[in-house]
Amino acid sequence: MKQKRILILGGDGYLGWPSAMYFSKRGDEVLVIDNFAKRRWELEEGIEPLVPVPTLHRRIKRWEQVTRKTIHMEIGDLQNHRFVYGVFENFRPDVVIHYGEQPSAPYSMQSRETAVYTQVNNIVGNLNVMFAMRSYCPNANLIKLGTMGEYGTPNIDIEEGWLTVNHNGRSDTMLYPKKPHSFYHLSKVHDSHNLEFASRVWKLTTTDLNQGVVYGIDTDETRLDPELRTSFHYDDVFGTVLNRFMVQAAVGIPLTVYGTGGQTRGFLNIRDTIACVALAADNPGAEGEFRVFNQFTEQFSVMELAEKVAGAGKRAGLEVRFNHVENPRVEQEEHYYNAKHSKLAELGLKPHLLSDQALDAMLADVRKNCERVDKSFFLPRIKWAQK
Ligand code: USQ
Repeated sequence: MKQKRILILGGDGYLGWPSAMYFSKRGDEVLVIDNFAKRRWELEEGIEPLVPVPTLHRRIKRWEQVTRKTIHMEIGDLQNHRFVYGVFENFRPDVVIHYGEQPSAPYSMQSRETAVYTQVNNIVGNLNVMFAMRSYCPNANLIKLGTMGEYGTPNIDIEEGWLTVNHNGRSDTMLYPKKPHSFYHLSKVHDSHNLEFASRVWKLTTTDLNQGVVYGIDTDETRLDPELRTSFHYDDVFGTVLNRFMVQAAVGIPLTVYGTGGQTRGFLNIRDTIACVALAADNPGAEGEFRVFNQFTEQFSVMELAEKVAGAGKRAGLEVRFNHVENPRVEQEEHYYNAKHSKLAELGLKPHLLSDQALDAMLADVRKNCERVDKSFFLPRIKWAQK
């Protein structure tokens, strides 16, 4: 395959760093951008990943020692359009992979400041990327991480991006209606609309990856060396549900099931995130096309996940209990959920499913770091409806 120039926005993050290594390893020229905002939010919230993550500078040096390959880096903020324009003008990417946003729903629901910050950071950053692309690489392939949470939990099937509506005898196909879960998820809805507009009006080629909840610690590249690890959070702000449950099971804390646990979501392994992004990079849409892929491989309720983790615990000789804590979020706990997700499979995705073997391996990895776990990170502190 022809070598590509791949620009990764948010290259210091949970998904950005493993993606950078993946594309670099297969021979693409990779430039990562980050402003280290995630490290600042960790300091603000008083939380840490399970295992400390070496700096981006250090991980890039280690990558070079281990593989003899170079990952380029630029430090700057996507909200600074001069910085963004400079990077696009100099690097002229073929593919832009945009992970560089504030990714936590609870963080966005904490206060007026964090809600405004999340929306300004995410929406303005994405707008700057779109404008830079229009000026310097209008034929590039922009791949943007959106979220399944844009759709919410409607009482009808969730389609992949679009819905054909018949109304008063007429019909049109329009963006699927959105009912998001938080100000964070809303920021992604606004991004989606901006991308659709840029494709329709400027003829940019864009793909919105409506990703489900990601779990997992490793990819083939992070396993090459301990210093190449990615961040893994289990706290109430940045930890996603399965990652949290695994750590809770490992240290003998009852799993924090919010409410009844009937909330159903789409899930995927971090390895499949990388695979999906690679499929979107290698199979660009047509000029001016706005594509939407629902990026998850399986759907589970929170309670089904808790049962799976309890099963893995039992096989490892651990007793796993459940704690139905009062739900800090305003969300439906019992609802219909049937989300289509065939487009990435049609491009060739071979999913890593949540098998007993996968659960056991993840629990074993987490247990190696039990002594690092801070048990005060488990109970949810941020409430959606402040009274
Ligand atoms: N939940 C629990 N217990 C916990 C943590 C979460 O029951 O200890 C529940 C939540 O109430 C929610 C579900 O698990 O119903 C998922 O919560 P989450 O924190 O794993 O995921 P969420 O806040 O939706 O956000 C995460 C990522 C976000 C991504 C999104 C995909 O942080 O960046 O966009 O997953 S999705 O959920 O499909 O929108």
